[in-house]
Amino acid sequence: MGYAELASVSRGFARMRSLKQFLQRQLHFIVIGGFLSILLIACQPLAQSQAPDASPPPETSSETVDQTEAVGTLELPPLPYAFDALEPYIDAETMELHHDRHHAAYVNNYNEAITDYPDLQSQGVEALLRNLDVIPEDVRITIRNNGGGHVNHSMFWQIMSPEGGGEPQGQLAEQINQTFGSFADFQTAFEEAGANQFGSGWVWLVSNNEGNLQITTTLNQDNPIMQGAFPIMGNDVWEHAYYLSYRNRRAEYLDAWWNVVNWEEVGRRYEQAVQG
Ligand code: MN3
Repeated sequence: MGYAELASVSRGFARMRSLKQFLQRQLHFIVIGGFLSILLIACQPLAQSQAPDASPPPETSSETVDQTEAVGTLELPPLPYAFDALEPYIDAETMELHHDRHHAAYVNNYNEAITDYPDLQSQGVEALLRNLDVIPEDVRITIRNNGGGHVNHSMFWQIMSPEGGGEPQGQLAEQINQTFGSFADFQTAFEEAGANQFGSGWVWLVSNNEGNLQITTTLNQDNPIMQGAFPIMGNDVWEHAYYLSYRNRRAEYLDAWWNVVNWEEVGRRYEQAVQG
């Protein structure tokens, strides 16, 4: 074999070596690429199955009319009339502060308190108020005060109206007469109970455990549902409800309040109580 032939064979071997290296690199890409593809496919069902748990869909349906029955986080319901609509009996500034600050704060505080408790979120605010014992102790008072505040005020805006005043009608009027003697006697008793409520709270007309009408009061933001009664109507006797216009004259506010009571809505609530 001559020198020229040897050199040719040597170049041939060199080409084969570089081809082998090339194929090895390609093989690496194919193996790593294949492995990544399998990993991606394997993880996909896992990711899909985990997604609903990570962010549960809101359980409130758009058909839920009664805001207070909604589960999950609360929303501040819009005031159904203008801030100044109840003047001169309730001034615009009081209404704005009462709705946009006080009620909004109850909603925000409640939502913050239930953030870490999906179990509580799934039960809804009224269910929790009816059964305070199921609430972990560290958030029980917060949920009681702010959940109660939300339920109470959501009712409060609805049972007042610029076209309010006058007297109840129908079955409710009959029951009030039967229970309290007359509408005027009922008003007197309701105002007295409200005036005598020491400190912050509410005065209520409820359908009690026996299904009878009764005037009651609650402290702070407690709601009659906590005692198994149905709140037909209630007046807020916290100072924030009247202090700007009436100062310390709560009795004057209680007397003026009848001018804005929406008896149509109160009557609807009474029917709800009767139907259970
Ligand atoms: Mn209030």
